[in-house]
Amino acid sequence: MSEKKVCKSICRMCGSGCGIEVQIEDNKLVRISGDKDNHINRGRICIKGSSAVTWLDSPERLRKPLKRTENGFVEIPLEQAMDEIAGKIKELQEKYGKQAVAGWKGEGTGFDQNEALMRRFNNVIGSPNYFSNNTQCNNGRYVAFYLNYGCWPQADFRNTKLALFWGTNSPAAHSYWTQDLNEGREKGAKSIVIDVRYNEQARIADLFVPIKPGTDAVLGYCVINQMIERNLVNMEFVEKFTVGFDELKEYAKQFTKEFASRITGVEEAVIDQMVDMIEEAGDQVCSWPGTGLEHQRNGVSNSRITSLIDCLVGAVDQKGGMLLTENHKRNDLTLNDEFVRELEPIGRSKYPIIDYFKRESHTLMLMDTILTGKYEGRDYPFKGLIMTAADPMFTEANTSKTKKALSSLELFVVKDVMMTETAKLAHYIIPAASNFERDEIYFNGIEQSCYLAAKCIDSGLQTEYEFLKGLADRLGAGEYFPWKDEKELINYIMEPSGYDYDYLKEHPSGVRACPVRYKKHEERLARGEKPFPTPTGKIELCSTVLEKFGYKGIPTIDDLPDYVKEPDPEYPWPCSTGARKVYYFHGRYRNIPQIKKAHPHAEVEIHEEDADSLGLQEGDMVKVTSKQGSITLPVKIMQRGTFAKGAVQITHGFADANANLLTDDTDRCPISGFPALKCVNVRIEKA
Ligand SMILES: Nc1nc2c(c(=O)[nH]1)N[C@H]1C(S)=C(S)[C@@H](COP(=O)(O)OP(=O)(O)OC[C@H]3O[C@@H](n4cnc5c(=O)[nH]c(N)nc54)[C@H](O)[C@@H]3O)O[C@H]1N2
Ligand SMILES: Nc1nc2c(c(=O)[nH]1)N[C@H]1C(S)=C(S)[C@@H](COP(=O)(O)OP(=O)(O)OC[C@H]3O[C@@H](n4cnc5c(=O)[nH]c(N)nc54)[C@H](O)[C@@H]3O)O[C@H]1N2
Ligand code: SF4
Ligand SMILES: [Mo]
Repeated sequence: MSEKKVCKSICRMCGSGCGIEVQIEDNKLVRISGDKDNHINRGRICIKGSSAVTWLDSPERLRKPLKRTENGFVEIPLEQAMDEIAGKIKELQEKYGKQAVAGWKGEGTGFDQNEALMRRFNNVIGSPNYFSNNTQCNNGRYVAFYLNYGCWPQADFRNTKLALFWGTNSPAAHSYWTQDLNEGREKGAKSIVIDVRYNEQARIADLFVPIKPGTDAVLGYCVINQMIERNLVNMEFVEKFTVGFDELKEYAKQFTKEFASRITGVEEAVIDQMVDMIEEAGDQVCSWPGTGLEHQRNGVSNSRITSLIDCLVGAVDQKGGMLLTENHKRNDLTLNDEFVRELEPIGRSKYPIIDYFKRESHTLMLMDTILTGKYEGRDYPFKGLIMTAADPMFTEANTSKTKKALSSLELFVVKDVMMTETAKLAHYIIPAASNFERDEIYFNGIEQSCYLAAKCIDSGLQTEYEFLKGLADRLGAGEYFPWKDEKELINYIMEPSGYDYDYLKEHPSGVRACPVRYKKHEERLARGEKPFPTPTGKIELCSTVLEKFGYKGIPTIDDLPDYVKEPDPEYPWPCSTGARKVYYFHGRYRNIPQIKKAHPHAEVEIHEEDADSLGLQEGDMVKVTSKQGSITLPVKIMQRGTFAKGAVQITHGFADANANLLTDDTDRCPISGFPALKCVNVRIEKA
């Protein structure tokens, strides 16, 4: 008799955290369907979620630890691999200093407990660094929001009157937002999509604004200028709860409709339409800046400017606006307060704002440090990298440099569930328990809820916690990893919330911290407290934190893309990379046959008139070349009205045409250090 059961959990095939029901037979995953009781996805799941069983059963699945030898990879026992890795860490730190080794956590295990664990590990081994995918993800917006509000707000799509989606495509990237927006639309919500492509988000929008890559800040400032001219600013809110309005107003003046239209390619009448819609929505407006804004030279300014539109109408912590949500209290695992960094972290001197808000090192600068042995001109040997849940060979800007740097390490350990291009460069590969094979907590901001992404089967594979605890034990730092397993760990994290592992397990569709409360800043003001958690206690249109570090306080547009200023005749086209497809997650899932069939290879998207001018037809092979490298791939013609003229787009993560062979790791936002992945100078030739 086979043993059958159903385990309710959270899908971790992407970051959306949909509730799932996992059918299990004899300790094997059989089928995955949506959990109707989970409010995030309300029973729906996408093709990635339903394909998890096939993915985890694929030939690339790692099950045995591997060690690189002269004759290629050989299997070795886990305990031996862990002993050897710990021995090498010790040796490298003794020889080169504590800064010579650090851990890197990628997108594969999310941001909650596994990020905190890796930070903790780095602290206890004496490294001043913590590396993650956030050098290219989220930190740009995080910093923008923290500069403005002092916290990370959530867009109330369910109750809004107007949602502005700037360079973000929720149907592909954050499916539950689409459901929230649809709920809002039933109550009359409208939406505007500002994007280089007529994406899935645009298909459900009331207004699509096609924009040239890298020019959003100009459009944003023009909208703000129009709002000021047309007296649409909620002056009562602005005077009571913000600082810096006069400076912002003065700076915005230069962004006339004529100027903005010329730079962005957006018609003046369309700008008027945008402002009309903002006027109609009153103070129920919410704007979401996505990676289209963040992966730019003006990344932080882009995201700040768009979110300031919400601040100027007073849509902050207000039903249908940008909510300052409350979630469960928890214990901090990082030990950041206990361990003072005496050594210099990589990136802090150049991007102090990231260090100030996130205490995070810079992965792109790490590659240069590995290759040169220097950081900011001073000796800085970096020799050992412990990487889990990341695949930088597909995701890091400038793949050629990344490969060179990772290949020159004395110790490179990769922990992953799959054999990846990155793992192929490692000295040791440690198979990871997938999220179905280990326990993890997951928080959702807008739901103000906590969930247990529960272990459903026992594979015997090593979890993230066991990996770091195993190394810490061997390095004499075991006292900092005292918990027996993930269950004990989760009990520790959740202690202040009053909920424990067992309670979360019994409530698989989520435990809400508290009901949503609006206008908390007004209550705080009435109590004589700071209304917002910024240094001035107000929303900082002009940031005192930026000024403290020598930047301008208001968001400024310091540098426009090259093709706008003065096109390089050798590389005249701006290429935006990495627009999400619902099927794939960065480099993942290309080994799932049903997914590969749906969208088999990379394409370069181009406006039909531009294709005509280059003599290109659908499917023609072209060579796309940047200063960093070139790739060859087929053309996808985009009809008039569905794409910005004068630009191209390539999604990343494909082995046959890896977009990051083109991207430039040195062309960065001066505040966040983000590479301009969404605006790379390229040339296009028929192959
Ligand atoms: N299926 C799937 N979902 C994912 C991911 C995935 O790989 N696959 N990745 C996850 C991660 S880590 C993240 S950070 C999020 C990202 O989430 P989003 O930021 O929503 O990512 P995209 O869906 O790629 O949307 C970016 C949009 O920006 C547009 N764009 C490009 N350049 C510009 C520009 O200069 N200006 C404007 N206005 N728009 C521009 C692109 O055309 C695209 O529509 O998605 C997450 N969700
Ligand atoms: N050109 C271009 N490049 C980009 C982007 C872009 O838009 N354009 N987007 C950037 C962004 S926003 C991000 S977030 C980064 C993401 O970059 P990465 O951090 O490299 O993320 P993934 O490619 O998702 O790699 C995650 C890895 O984790 C593994 N994994 C999955 N589950 C587990 C687990 O439970 N344990 C372990 N140990 N491993 C697991 C997967 O197999 C996969 O190999 O890419 C960035 N790169
Ligand atoms: S959107 Fe798809 S992959 Fe992401 S959590 Fe939901 S079901 Fe899983
Ligand atoms: Mo990301």
